[in-house]
Amino acid sequence: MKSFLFTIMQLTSEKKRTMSTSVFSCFATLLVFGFSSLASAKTHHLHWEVSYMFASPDCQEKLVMAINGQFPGPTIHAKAGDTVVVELKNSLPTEGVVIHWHGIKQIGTPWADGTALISQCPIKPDETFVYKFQADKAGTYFYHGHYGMQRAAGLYGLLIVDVKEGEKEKFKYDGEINMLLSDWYHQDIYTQMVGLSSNPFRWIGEPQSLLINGVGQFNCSLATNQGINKCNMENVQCSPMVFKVMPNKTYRLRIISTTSLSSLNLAIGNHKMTIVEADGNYVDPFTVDDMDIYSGDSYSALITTDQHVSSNHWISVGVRGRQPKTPPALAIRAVKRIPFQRFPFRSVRNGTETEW
Ligand SMILES: [Cu+2]
Repeated sequence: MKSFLFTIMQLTSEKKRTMSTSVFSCFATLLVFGFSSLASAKTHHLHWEVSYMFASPDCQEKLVMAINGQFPGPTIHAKAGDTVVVELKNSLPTEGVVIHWHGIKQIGTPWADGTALISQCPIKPDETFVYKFQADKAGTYFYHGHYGMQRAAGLYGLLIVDVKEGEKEKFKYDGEINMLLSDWYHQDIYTQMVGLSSNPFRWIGEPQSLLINGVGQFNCSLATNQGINKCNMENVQCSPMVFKVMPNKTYRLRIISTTSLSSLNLAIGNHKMTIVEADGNYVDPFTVDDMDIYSGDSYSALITTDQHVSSNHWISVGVRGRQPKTPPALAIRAVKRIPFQRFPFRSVRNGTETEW
């Protein structure tokens, strides 16, 4: 702003007149532009209900925290400048709940930040709270429970903010693949929580599995005490995720980690990744063979499907920097029809948003 004023002061009076006319028309253009961008901004109204349900994300059945009966919770898609309204009903019988929108700045709406006992009281059982905030900046984000260890119980999902209507991304791609990564413990969150705050301290150990979009594979033969909860490796809920892609196209992978403990490493067989975004910020593109990702981080990576187009490729996610006791999470990047018998599990499931 200062340099703009300085430039005007250098002008002759004749030029000033021309300039003031053009400044006026520029201002008018800005106003019109401002109104038109306001007009294109949308409001997304969502009705969510948080409850417990039984699920077998990695073949071992346990209680998970779900939104509208889904784990992970529904993906929010918005454009920069849109308003998101989430009417959140707490249907957990005996505990409060909040949801934090990780990466959203909440300018002017601090009460919607969803941090329990800081920006709001937990929403009581059977009560509803309305979160209303602006998706202020394009980027790859997520949301998660922010009370006790509810995030570790599975209360999370994706929040994808695209560029404003009429604007273009700085890089080109043909499709998107979203990968929400998490670590998964079979012990319930209350046993973990009491152990971690006990004296003597009771360490939670390594996660039993890693999940990609809420799906992982635990080897049920290792299950020591199944109790009433079943472990079934043929359960369709834990069959490997398949991302179908077309040959010779560029895809934007949006990779998000919501782990409790694990730092992760991700690699795709025979493919390099070009990192273009980190935590909602564009970065100077750089190319890697594999990438580390820490809890709460998000990245966008471009991959081009130009390698061995007649075969499928594994996407592998492993724990970094700790004893490798947790088996990697695997997904398949498929470029052709996949015969079921080629996989260690009887059936396969498709990536939810990536049918290309
Ligand atoms: Cu967060």
